Amino acid sequence: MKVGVIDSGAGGLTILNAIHKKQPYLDLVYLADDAFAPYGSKSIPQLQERLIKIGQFFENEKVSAIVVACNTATVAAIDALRASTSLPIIGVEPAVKPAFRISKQRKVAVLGTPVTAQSPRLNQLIGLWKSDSQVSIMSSDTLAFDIDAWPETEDKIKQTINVLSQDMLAQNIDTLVLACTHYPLVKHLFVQALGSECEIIEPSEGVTAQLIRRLEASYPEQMNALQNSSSQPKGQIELCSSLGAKNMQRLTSWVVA
Ligand code: DGN
Repeated sequence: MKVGVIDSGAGGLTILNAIHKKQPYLDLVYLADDAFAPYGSKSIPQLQERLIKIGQFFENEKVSAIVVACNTATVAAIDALRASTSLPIIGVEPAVKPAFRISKQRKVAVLGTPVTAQSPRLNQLIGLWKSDSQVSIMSSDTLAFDIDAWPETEDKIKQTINVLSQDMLAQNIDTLVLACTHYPLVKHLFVQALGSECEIIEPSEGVTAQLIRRLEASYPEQMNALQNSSSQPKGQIELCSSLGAKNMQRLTSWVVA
């Protein structure tokens, strides 16, 4: 069974790695939409049109489900994508609920792209869990793009993370929600800047669990056969970039499998 995973660049590989670790028999096709990055600076109609095209790409790839491994594309365009295809679509949302649960000082920061930070969906999510925590919504319009250009941009990435972290420390934040799938790729830099006291939450395991639930509900017999076979070979991982082959080497360097 094949699953499509999409992000604007390398960030969604954090989700792909988690899916492969948990369900290694699944075939995965990953599309890094580098030609249209960064998603964080695009308008909502542009992102909706783009995601519908990507849905068609994955239908041609004969996938059984699509994971939108990008917070920005999820808040901006997941409904448009769902309306354009009958495939199961799984999105990624900022993990504010677990953050509220674990924050001891009741001080939580949510860090994403400007589109995610300004989205009504994020405010709805924060309101939904009705916590007494103080939530600081923060954004960077450059960090995801710079992570895609790593390693040349390493100094700039460190500088951005240090500035954001100083702001968080000044606010006594003790729990940080990484609301952009690129950011877990540099989680170690956040740990360095914030110290190990600050909890850092990322969504890859939650998205994986949601994908498995949707696959089991939509394809019960196939999933049962895959999960219960002792001789199931490992799935294939195929990496594609909308910019073509020149970006393959960089993508490959982030894949853990
Ligand atoms: N990984 C994307 C996200 O989770 O929002 C980054 C979007 C972008 O291109 N900046």
